[in-house]
Amino acid sequence: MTRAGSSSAIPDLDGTGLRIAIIGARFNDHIVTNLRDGALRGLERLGVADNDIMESWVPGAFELPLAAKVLAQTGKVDAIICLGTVIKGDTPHFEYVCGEAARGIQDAQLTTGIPVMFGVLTVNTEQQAIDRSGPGIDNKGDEAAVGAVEMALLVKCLTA
Ligand code: INI
Repeated sequence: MTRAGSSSAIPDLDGTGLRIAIIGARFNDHIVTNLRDGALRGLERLGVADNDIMESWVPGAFELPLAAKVLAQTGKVDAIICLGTVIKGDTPHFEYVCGEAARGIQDAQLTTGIPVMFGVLTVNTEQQAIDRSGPGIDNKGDEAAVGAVEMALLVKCLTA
C-alpha cells in the first residue's frame, strides 16, 4: 500500500535533499522580508539544506506567477514558495493584483507539475500583515515552507 498522503494526520516531514525556491515580491518588503525569514526558518527546521534554497525577487505580487512558472520549467527545483503582501487600498487595484497572483500561481503549478505555494498575504490593514509575519510558526512564510516540503515529497512519491 502506498502511504504518502494517505492519512489526514499532519505528516512527519523530512526535507533533506529537496531543492526549494523562494520568490519574494518586493512591494511591502518590510513585511515580505519577514515572510521570507519565516520560510527560511521552516525549511531549516524540516532539514532543507541552505545550499538547496534559491532566493529571488520580483517587483510585486502581480509578477510572482511568471517568475514561478519560468523557474518551475527549468526543472531545477522541487517546489516554489511565492511570498508577497497585498494591502487593500482605496481603489480596485487590490482585487486585480490578488486575483491575478492567485490565478497565475495556481496556473504555474498545474501546468508545470511543480508545487507552487501561495504565500501571499491579502489583507485589509498593515496590522493584519504584521500579525501574520511574526517570529512564530504561524508566520505565513513558515506555513508555506511546510506546505512546499509536503507537496514536493508527495509529488515525488506519486511520480516515482
Ligand atoms: N503589489 C504588491 O505586491 N502588493 C500591493 O499591495 C500592491 N499594490 O497595492 O499596488 C502591489 N502592486 C504592484 C503590482 O504587484 C505590480 O508590481 C505592478 O502593478 C506592476 O506590474
